Amino acid sequence: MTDQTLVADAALDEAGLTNGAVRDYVRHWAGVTGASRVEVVSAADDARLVQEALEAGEILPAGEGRYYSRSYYKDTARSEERTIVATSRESDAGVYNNWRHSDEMKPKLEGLMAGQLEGKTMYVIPYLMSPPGSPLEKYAAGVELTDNRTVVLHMIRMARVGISLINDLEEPDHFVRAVHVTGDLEHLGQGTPDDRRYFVTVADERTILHFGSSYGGNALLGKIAHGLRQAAYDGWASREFLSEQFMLIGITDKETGRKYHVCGGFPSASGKTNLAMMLAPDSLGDRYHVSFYGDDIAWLWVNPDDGRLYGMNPEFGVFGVAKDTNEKTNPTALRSIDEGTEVLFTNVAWNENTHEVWWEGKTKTPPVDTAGWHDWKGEKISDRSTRDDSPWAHPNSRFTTTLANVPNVADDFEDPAGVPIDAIIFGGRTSDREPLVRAITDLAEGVYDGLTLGAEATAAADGKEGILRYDPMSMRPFMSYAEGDYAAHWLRIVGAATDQPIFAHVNWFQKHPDDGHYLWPGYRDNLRPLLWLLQLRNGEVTGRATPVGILPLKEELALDGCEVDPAELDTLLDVDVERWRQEMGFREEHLQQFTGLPEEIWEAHRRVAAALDDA
Ligand code: SPV
Ligand code: MN
Repeated sequence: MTDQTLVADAALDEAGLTNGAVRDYVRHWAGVTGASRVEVVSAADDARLVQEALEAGEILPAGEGRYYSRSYYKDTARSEERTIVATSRESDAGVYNNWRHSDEMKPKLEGLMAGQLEGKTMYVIPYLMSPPGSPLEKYAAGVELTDNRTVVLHMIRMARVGISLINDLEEPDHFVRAVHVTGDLEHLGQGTPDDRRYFVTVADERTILHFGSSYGGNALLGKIAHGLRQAAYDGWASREFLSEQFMLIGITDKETGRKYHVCGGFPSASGKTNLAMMLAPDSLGDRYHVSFYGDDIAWLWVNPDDGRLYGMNPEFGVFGVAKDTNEKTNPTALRSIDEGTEVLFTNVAWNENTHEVWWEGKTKTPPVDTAGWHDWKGEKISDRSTRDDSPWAHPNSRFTTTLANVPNVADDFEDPAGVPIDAIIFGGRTSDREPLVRAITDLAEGVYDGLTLGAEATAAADGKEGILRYDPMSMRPFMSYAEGDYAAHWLRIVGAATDQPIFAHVNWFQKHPDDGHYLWPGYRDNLRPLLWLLQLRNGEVTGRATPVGILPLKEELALDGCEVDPAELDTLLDVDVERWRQEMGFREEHLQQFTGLPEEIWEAHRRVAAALDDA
């Protein structure tokens, strides 16, 4: 036995980690990485780990129960081009999953990780990506190994962490092996031709190997590597469920006592967290209550007892974008990071005297008195050149807080049974063409709409105006198997529901063609089109049929207290047939990339195209 094996065994014994398969896995990677120490952690260790991290200078105080960390300046976001899904079957290759053979990637990653933990501690984090007792619990168990204490603190907030979750698995070997090694961040060639980072999910072996980052989804492996990529693959391989980058909310009608659940996908920077944490507008607050379940991931399956599609958020916390979070855009998020909430901030601006934090858009202008303030790189604001107008906080700076800290979290957010889904919505940022809401009652057309979701190309990108960067179901960065199979799996899972949810496409971002102002007030008012959608599903309104779905009649929308301009409402509820016909050509090219796309999807495409031609 090597030294590392003895060290690992001692740590596992001390912690009472008895699952033999987990022990073998920990021993193996302690050996590969050459870890000098091994420490098994549980959520109960949080206070001690925080203290150690403070003493080591890895985190800084940011108010009562709040902490702040900075990441290396070249390590501030997910890296899509270095993210790979590996399996042993080439048929798993899709357009977006960067497929490689596992025989190539596994030795490469073992090589990169070899010896990297000499002199360091390997933390063992047993976790569950579901409430205990969920029908999908079997797919939720994982053990992350990491060399980074701040990653441990994040995992304790983002997942349920504890030894008991992993000791008594029904199938002791059925857990995700998630290995994270930070690497020498100063010598990884990030973004250069000699980039040494790799973020690999070996999906058919349920093994995640991430090397070369300590940031977000690159390092908190329960979240998107397991929670999305691995889970999407597992859901497909088992034919049991879907895993999507979706928010999930509840809407209670206090008058009838009925509770509805809506989930949906939005490409990055389309306001998914704000929508997930939305409050009802004042004028509707007496009648409706909006509750929060999740802002980033939903697992969806059919409950055989009632034939309905169910959903749950596998996460335990929120890893939210700080930028532009303020009293107007998301007061709920601000309350969830108040003093005493055990929250972590990353890469925001921080004041060494007052321990306050700030980010662009928190207030209209930065603090006037710059004394004590540091930007996200740690530089004193007062030392910065007056010509330096770079942001104080990194645009991808984050707050990490638990679901329980969100003031309007649903009463049943931890119910392992999940909640029945009434509506699935897709939305991007589109300045024209897309109306405020269009409902889709046909399953194949709903899936087709999700597959053709996109965000507008920005001027900075290769952007021809009006052309979307397609982001199917908002899963482009997380796709783990081929898109044709993915579409078929959607039809299979939702098609198995006898009482199917209604689909809709929403767009809060239509702009005035002349001066570019937003036509729809957004934020809390976004509840209004969602209420209409639920009424349509209930048969309480009819809307009007168009080639691209059912749109509300003006008088069907609850607009009391809404500041939308009546003339602009006509534009918001209009279908620009010419622009739509042009879009259909782009969609055809987009879909043609995918092999094995089910004929139902092509039929849906042709139906919409023909209806537009006749319009
Ligand atoms: C995203 O980028 O969509 C996230 C953050 O949710 S991360 O976990 O870093 O991927
Ligand atoms: Mn996300």
